Amino acid sequence: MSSGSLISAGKSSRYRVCAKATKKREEKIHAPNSELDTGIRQVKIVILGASQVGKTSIIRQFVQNTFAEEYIPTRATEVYRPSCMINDHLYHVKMVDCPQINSFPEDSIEEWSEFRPGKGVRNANAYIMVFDRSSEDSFNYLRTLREQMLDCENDHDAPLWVVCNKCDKAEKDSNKNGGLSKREIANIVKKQWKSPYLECSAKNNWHIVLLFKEVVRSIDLIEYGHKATLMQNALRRKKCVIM
Ligand SMILES: Nc1nc2c(ncn2[C@@H]2O[C@H](COP(=O)(O)OP(=O)(O)O)[C@@H](O)[C@H]2O)c(=O)[nH]1
Ligand SMILES: [Mg+2]
Repeated sequence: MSSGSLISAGKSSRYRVCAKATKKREEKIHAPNSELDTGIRQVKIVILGASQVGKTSIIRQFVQNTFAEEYIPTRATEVYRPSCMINDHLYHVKMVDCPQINSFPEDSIEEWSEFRPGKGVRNANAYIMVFDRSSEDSFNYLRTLREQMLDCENDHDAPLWVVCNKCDKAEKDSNKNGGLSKREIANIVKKQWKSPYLECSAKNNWHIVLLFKEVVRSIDLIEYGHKATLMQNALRRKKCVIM
């Protein structure tokens, strides 16, 4: 994790569903050239998962460095705004936390419908899908959600990170129903889904910073590719060359 650093963490703010928000959502997610030129990027990362898997806890641990044992349900979409420096590119992240959604919205009409959660979940630069290590159901929920996301044209290219949370819990708790083990789930994600996979604990602040840095790094790779990285390394290199 050498080339990324956390710059600042924004306070949470209630997301207002209004014409302005709709307009904002429709702003180009991929930065216009001017942003690329200045090295500042606005990106959207959406965190998804069944209720009580620890989505809000993961974000709050990262943004505010806090953890609450008490469960306070997320009633409506909330946005957090941390910033992050990766490969000398400054990222202003709009991090979207929402309650469990019944299905991934197919289009913007469904997404912004008054009667359902999940506002602002489409058109992200990356997704973090969280399941609870002790609940196979919470992983099965992700399976269904992923299928629905793959059917949505706009979200095809966004990296989809799968995160196993609550890894502070004892192993014996995790598979008491004889279902899939953590290892089997990891294999499904890595080998079948070909998605990046990470284990973490919001409670113990384990792999939380790593998670966000890696997610932003995966966005950075898409935006700038290897070329930019190679260029930077070339510029930074101070090695002597023996000829
Ligand atoms: N043991 C443990 N509990 C956690 C962890 N993350 C969240 N929780 C607890 O799980 C419950 C649900 O967390 P929350 O973040 O609100 O879940 P959300 O509904 O997915 O946003 C809360 O009581 C948290 O204290 C974790 O890493 N380990
Ligand atoms: Mg929540």
